[in-house]
Amino acid sequence: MQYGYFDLANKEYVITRPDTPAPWANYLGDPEYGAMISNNACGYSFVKSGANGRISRFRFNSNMALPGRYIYIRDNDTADYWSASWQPVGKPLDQYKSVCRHGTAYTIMTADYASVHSETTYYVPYHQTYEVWRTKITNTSDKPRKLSVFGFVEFTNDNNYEQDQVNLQYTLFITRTSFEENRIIQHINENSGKDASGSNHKERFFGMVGAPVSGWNGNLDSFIGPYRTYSNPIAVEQGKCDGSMNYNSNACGALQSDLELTPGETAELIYILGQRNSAEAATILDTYKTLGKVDAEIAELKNFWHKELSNFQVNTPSPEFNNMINVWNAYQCFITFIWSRAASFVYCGLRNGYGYRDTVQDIQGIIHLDPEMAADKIRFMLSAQVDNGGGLPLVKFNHNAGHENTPDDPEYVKETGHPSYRADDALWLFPTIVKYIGESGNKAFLDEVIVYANGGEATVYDHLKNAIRFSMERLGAHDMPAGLHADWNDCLRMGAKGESTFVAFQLYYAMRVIRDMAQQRGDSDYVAYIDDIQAKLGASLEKCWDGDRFIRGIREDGVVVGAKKDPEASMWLNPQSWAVISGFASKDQAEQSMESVHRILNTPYGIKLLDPPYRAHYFDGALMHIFNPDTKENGGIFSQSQGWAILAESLLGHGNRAFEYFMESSPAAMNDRAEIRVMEPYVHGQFTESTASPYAGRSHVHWLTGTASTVMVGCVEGICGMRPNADGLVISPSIPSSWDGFTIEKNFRGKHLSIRVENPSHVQSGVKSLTLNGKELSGDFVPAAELKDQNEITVVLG
Ligand code: IFM
Repeated sequence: MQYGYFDLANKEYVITRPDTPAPWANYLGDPEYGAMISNNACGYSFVKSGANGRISRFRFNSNMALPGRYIYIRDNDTADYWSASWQPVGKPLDQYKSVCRHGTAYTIMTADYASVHSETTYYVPYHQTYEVWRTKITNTSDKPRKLSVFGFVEFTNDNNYEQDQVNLQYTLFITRTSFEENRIIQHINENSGKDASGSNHKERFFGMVGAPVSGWNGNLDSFIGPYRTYSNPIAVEQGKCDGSMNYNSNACGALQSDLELTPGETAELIYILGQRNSAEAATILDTYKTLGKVDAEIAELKNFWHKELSNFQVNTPSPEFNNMINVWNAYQCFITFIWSRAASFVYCGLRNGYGYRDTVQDIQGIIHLDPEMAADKIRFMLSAQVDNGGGLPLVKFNHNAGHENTPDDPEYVKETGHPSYRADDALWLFPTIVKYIGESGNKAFLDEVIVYANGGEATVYDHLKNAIRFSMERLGAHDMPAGLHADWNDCLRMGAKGESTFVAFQLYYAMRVIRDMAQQRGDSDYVAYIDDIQAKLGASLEKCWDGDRFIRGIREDGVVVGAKKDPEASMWLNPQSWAVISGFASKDQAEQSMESVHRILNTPYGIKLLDPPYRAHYFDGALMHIFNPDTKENGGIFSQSQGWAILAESLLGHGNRAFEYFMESSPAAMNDRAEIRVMEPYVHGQFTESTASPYAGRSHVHWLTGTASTVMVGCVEGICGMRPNADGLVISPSIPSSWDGFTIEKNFRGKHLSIRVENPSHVQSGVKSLTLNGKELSGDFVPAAELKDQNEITVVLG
C-alpha cells in the first residue's frame, strides 16, 4: 500500500493519505531548539536537550502518538470542527483531504474540509531557538464564513522529561500560566530567583500574530474538558476558550481567533512557541507582523539545506537510488550527524552524550557533502580520545577536552554507566579521517595538534598511531585485539580477553591506512613496524577462516563463536563484509564468504546479522538471545550492516549484488509496501524484522541510526565508485549490468565535476577508459592536480 510519493525536484516526501501505519516524522531545528513533527502534527519540542529541556509533551511508544502542534478550525454557523492536520479530530477521509509535505527542516500540511482550505507550515527559523507555525485559512465556498481557529500546545510542567512524567506530586505544583495581549506565558518555579543564574525558573510562551486573540486557555483541563481528549476539546466544541489559567494543574497554550472570511478570502495566522520571557516573546512576535518574513525564512532554510545536498547529486536509472542518495539518505546523514541519538519518537532524549563509535561513524555520511563540517566533529572526537589511544565510550554533551575522567576512573564509570573501554571505538577514526583527507585534500590535517580527553596533546597522526598502540597493547591469546567490553555489537561480550574478528579486520584496515600515511610522511621505521604487525595479525586472521566463512571471534575461554558447525549463530555478516573492506580476504575467500552471506543470510528485506538466531545454544555473553528470534542483534536485519555489505560487494565488482542489497533494504523501495515496513519509507531504521518474525519486513527505530552513514558510504563509494584519496579521485563504479550508465554532479575541493559513466557493454564494473576534459587518463584515477574549475569526466565501463 502506498501513502505518498517522493517529490525529487522539491526534495520533499509527499504524504497523500494521512492514515499512515505509524506517525511519519520529520526534524525541525537542531538540538539548540529541537522539534519533531509527524504527518499528523504530533511531536514535541525542546531546548538544548530532549531530556532536560523539554517544553512540550509527547506520548512515546504508540502509534496513537499524541499530542502535538494542533490547530483546530470551527465553523461557527454549523458548530462542526476539524483540525488542520487530519489528527487529532480525525474526520472521515472521504470528506477530509490532506497532503503533508515533509521537506528539509520544514513540514507543510494542507487540508480541505467543509469548503475551507488550510495550509500550515511548521519550521524552526535557521539558527533560531523558537518555532513557527504559519497557517493560511481560505474560504473556498461561495458564501461568507464565520470561523474560529484555535492554536494549541500542551506544555510540560518541568524541563526534565522524567520529572514531568512521573514526579507529579512535585511538578504539578510548580507552574502557572498567564495571558498578555497575544500570548500565553508559562511560568515554572517562578519564585526561584528570576534572574539568578542556575535558577530553575523558566518561562515559555505560545503567542500569535495575524488576527486578534478572542479567547485563551492556559489550563489543559479547561481547554480539553473532563472525559474528553485532543479529538474533541470542549473549548473547540463550544467555540469558546474560557480564559482560565493553570495553577497547580497541567498547563497548555491555547489561543482562539474569530474570523469572518468572504468567498475566496484568506487569513494568515502565525503561532510561535519558545522558551523566553514575556518581553522577549513580545519582541519576537512583533517581527512576524512584517509581511513576507515567514516565506523568507522558509526560503533561507531551503537554500541552506539544498545547497548542502547539491554537493553530490546522482542521476541513475533507479528513482529509489536517486531519491535516497540525493535527498533522504543525505538529509538523514545530516540529522544523525547533528542529533546523534538525542531525541526521536523512539529515543526520549535521556542519553547524556555522544557514543564514540556512533558519532565517528555518523561523520562518514556527510564527508562528501560538507567535509569541513565533518572536520570540526572529527577534531571534537579526537579530543575525546584518551592518551592511551582508546576512545571514551560515551562523550558527555558537556565534554571538557583535556580534563575528562576516563573509563579507568570510577567517577567516569559511575557517571556514564560504561564500565570499561570498548575494542572498536578509536578504530573508527581511520576510515573517517582517511575519507575526510581524500575529500578535502587537506593533508595538513594530520599535523594539527589536538588535546586528549584526559590531558596532553598530539598531532592527528600521533592520535592515530596511538589508536593502533591501544589495540596492540591489548591483544588476546590468539594475537588479535581483545574484545574488552564489547565490539561494534553491543550485545556480544566475548570476555575482556576474548577476541573479535570484526575488530581484527578493523585493525587490519587501520594498519593499511596508517601505513600509507607513514609512507607519505617518510616515517619508514613506522612503515616497517606496521608491515611486521600486520603480517602477524594476518596470520592470526588466516586461522579464523572456516571453509566458506570467517568466524565471529574467540571467547576468553577459547570457544569459537560463529563456527560453521555451531547449531545456532554459525554464520555472521560483519566478519565477511569486513574481511573484504579491510583488504585482508584473498579473492577466493572474499568470493566464497560473500556468497555464503547471500546463501545463508539474505532475505527479501535485506541481510540478517547472524543465522540461525539464538534460541537455546547461547552463552552468557550472547546478550542478544533475550531478543525475539530475528529481531535486532539476534538475527534481525541490522540495517547498519547492509551498508558494509553493499560496499564489500561493490569492492568485489559485483554491481548486481550490491544493488540487490541496496534495493532490499532501501526505504524507498518499500514505498508501495508501506504497510509491511510501517516506518517512514524515506528514512532508514536501526533494524528490520527478519523471516522468523510474524512481522517480517517491519522496520524499527527511525531516523537516528548508523545505517544512514553506512548505506550512504556503500552507495557513494561502492555503487557510484567515488573514492577520493589524498591525491585525487578514484572512480570505479559497481552498478547493475542493466544500467546504460548514470551521471554525477559533484563539488570536489572547490571545483565542480560533471561525471558521465557509460556502460555500453552492460558490465557490472571495470573501467575501460576515463577522459578528463577531453584528455584520456590511464586507469580509474583522476589526479586532483589536473582538475580545472569546471570538469567534464567520462568513464566508460567494459
Ligand atoms: O554498534 C551499536 C551502536 O553503537 C548502538 N546501536 C547498536 C549497534 C550494534 O549493537
